Amino acid sequence: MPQMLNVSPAEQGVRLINLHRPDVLNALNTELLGELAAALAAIEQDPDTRVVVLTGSRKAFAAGADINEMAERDLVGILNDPRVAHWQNISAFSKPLIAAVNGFALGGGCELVMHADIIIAGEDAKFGQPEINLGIMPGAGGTQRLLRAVGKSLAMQMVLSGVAIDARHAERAGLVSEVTQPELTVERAIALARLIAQKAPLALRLAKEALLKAQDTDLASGLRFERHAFTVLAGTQDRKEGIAAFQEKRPAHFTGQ
Ligand code: DAK
Repeated sequence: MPQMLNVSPAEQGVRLINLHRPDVLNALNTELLGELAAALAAIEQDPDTRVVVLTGSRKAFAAGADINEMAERDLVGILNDPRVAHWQNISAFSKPLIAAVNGFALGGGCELVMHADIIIAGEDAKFGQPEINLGIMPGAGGTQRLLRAVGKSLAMQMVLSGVAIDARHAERAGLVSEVTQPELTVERAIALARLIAQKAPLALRLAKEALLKAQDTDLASGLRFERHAFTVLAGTQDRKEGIAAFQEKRPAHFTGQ
C-alpha cells in the first residue's frame, strides 16, 4: 500500500505529519484520510508525543477531497462513505494539533486545517471552500467550523462564492493565529509545538476540551465544564510539580500523572 503520509519520530515531544500526494496537491482520498486517522489514533497512545504538527507541501496543504474519487460515488456511496468515520476519528484527537499551512487549503483541505487547534500560515496560503463550483457544498464541517471561526458574513461569502481568502485576510478574520514567511511556517509551528509539549499533558488535554466546548455550548454549561475540569486537575501530580517548581524557582518537569 503506498504511503501517503510521512510521520516523523517523536522529538522533544513533537511529531511532524506530512501529507504526501504531491501529484494531486495532497488531495484527500479515502486512503490518505484513513492513514491520517490511524496515525493520530496511534499517537494518542504514545506518551512520548505530546503535540502534533500537520503540514503539506509548499504548494499545497491540501487541495480538497479527491475529486476523481468523489466522482465515482453515487448517493448510496456517499451515505456509506468511509471517510465520515475517518473525519470523526481525526476530530477526536485529544492532544494539541497544530496545522502549518502553505499554499492551497481548499475544500476538505480547509476543513482539515480547521480540525487543528492552532493554525500557522505562510504568507502565500489560500483558504477556501470551493465546493460550490462543483455543484456541492462543504461536507466535513466546513459550514459549521468556518462560521464559528470567521463569523457569518465572511463564511457565507467564502462558501457561497467559492472564492478563497489569503493568509493575511485569514489572520484578520481569526481563522489563523500567525502568518510567517512560507519557508518558516513549519519551523515556527514546530517551535510552538515544542513549547506546548513542555506543559502538563493532562492540563493540555482538559484545556483543549474546554476551549472546544466553548464553541458548541452555552456559557453556563461551558463554565460548569471548566470548573469540573479545573477540579480534576487538582488531583494530579503535575499540579503539585508545577506549583513546587514555581516555589523552588526551577523549571517544572511534567510527567502526565
Ligand atoms: N482532487 C483531485 N485532483 C486534484 C485536486 C483535487 N481536489 N486538486 C488538484 N488536483 C490535481 C489536478 O487535477 C492536477 O492533476 P494533473 O492534471 O496534473 O493530473 C494536479 O493536481 C495539479 O493541479 P493543477 O494543475 O490544477 O494546479 P494549479 O496550480 O493550476 O491549480 C488549484 C491549483 C488548487 C487551484 C486547482 O488544482 C483546483 O482548483 N483544484 C480543485 C480544488 C477544489 O475544488 N477543491 C474542493 C474539492 S471538493 C465529505 C467530506 C469532504 C468533502 C466532501 C464530502 N464527506 C465526509 C461526505 C470535501 C469536498 C471537497 O473538498
